[in-house]
Amino acid sequence: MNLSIVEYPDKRLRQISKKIEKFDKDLHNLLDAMYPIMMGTNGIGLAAIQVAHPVQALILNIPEEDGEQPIENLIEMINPIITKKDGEIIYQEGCLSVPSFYEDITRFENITVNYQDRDSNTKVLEADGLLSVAIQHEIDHLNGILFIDKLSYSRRKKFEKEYKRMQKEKKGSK
Ligand code: QAP
Ligand code: CO
Repeated sequence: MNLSIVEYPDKRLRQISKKIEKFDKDLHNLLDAMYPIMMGTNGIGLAAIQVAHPVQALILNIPEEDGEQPIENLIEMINPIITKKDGEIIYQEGCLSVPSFYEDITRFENITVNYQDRDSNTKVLEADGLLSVAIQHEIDHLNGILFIDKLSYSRRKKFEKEYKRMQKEKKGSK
């Protein structure tokens, strides 16, 4: 499968991802193709909609202390639902679909998430810290929400200006 990252302001990022009903080879091929895209772009999380597949699938690989991301730590989540949320955490987020922009975002510190794995087995995961932040960020993608939507009005305006300027520079250097 030949995938590429959809970048803001592409409207496709605003689609609502569909619940997955078939845990078939197509789903496995999609998940298998998402992994090298995420790793090759220095990502820690990627939702299927970011590679133009609006289905409720996401992958995560949170780095260890030493920065390594062994494949054993890969988490694949299908049809995730947050069932508990508590506390507050502020983390500087980025997004593969909003390249080169990072900003502090407030999220829930502790969450419980129910989801299915690629073989439709039901899973429950309690998360805190960076894993919790990453899960919330990726589940937002399934609902067409980007982290930049959470900025204050003035910060968002500043972002739009900077981002447009950056995109012009990108075009000019092609
Ligand atoms: C979402 O984000 C996330 O701008 C995953 O030039 C972010 O993997 C979860 C990336 C923060 C938790 C905390 C961004 C790579 C990667 C860029 C990413 C870039 C290259 C973002
Ligand atoms: Co993102």
